[in-house]
Amino acid sequence: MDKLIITAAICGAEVTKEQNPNVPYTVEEIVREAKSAVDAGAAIVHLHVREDDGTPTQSHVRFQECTEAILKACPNVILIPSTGGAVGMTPDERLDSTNTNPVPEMATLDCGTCNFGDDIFDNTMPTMRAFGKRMIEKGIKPEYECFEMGHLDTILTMARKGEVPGAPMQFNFVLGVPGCTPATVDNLCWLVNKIPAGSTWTATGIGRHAFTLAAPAIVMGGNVRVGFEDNLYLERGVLAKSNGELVDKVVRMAKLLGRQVATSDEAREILGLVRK
Ligand code: KMH
Ligand code: ZN
Repeated sequence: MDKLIITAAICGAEVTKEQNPNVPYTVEEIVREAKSAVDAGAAIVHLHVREDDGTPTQSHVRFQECTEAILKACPNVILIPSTGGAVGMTPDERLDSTNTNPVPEMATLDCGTCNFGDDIFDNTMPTMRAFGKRMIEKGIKPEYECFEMGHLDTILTMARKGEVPGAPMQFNFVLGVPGCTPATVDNLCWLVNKIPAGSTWTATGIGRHAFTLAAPAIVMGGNVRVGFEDNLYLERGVLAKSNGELVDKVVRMAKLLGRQVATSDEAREILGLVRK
């Protein structure tokens, strides 16, 4: 079994300091959270950025600033900027995060429209084709975000048609978003059983499902994402003081279950990334 790749989704677009005062907004806070996660064992940081007042933005200028500052503190980390942005942003606005220099090694590509709490997260076929085209042209490896069972079939069909980058594909099964596929082991197994041989996958359990989905992912040979974007609590009633605390809990789970944790360079090998 490959070593475990841990991703820290340190910021997100929807969570706020009112929910957990440690959610980062400023560049300094984002660097602090990235470093805490990497120091604890994260190989990848999934990145959203904010204006200083917490407003989510996809501006490549802000991504450039945050990326440079994170890489100064954590020179080896793999960054996966979001192209999902926040609910309600336009596709062009969302794609601006990929306009940094150099272009990112990876970026998220969301695999279909779905409910998102009281909102709708809009990912039409034309939007996904445009994102796929951009990533093919720029040589960006997508992390395919599947929030619903049907998203997997959608993206596999697009890959077969050459509309999005193909093998080796990296999937992130984000389960437990209110209104989407629940975070059950059954649903995770259903998805994992349908991915092409040679693919890699990550499990993200939202809210209280963070660690109940991490455990099966660790023993099944998958990878794990945690972080403030997905879960604000270390355990019931205890807010996490940092992303590092959440990552450290996954590291301890992996140790108990006998799985080694990958460094960023080991993660690059496992994901088939060519460093730019
Ligand atoms: N903020 C969510 C609406 C991604 O990063 O690609 C979408 C999201 C997915 O976070
Ligand atoms: Zn995200």
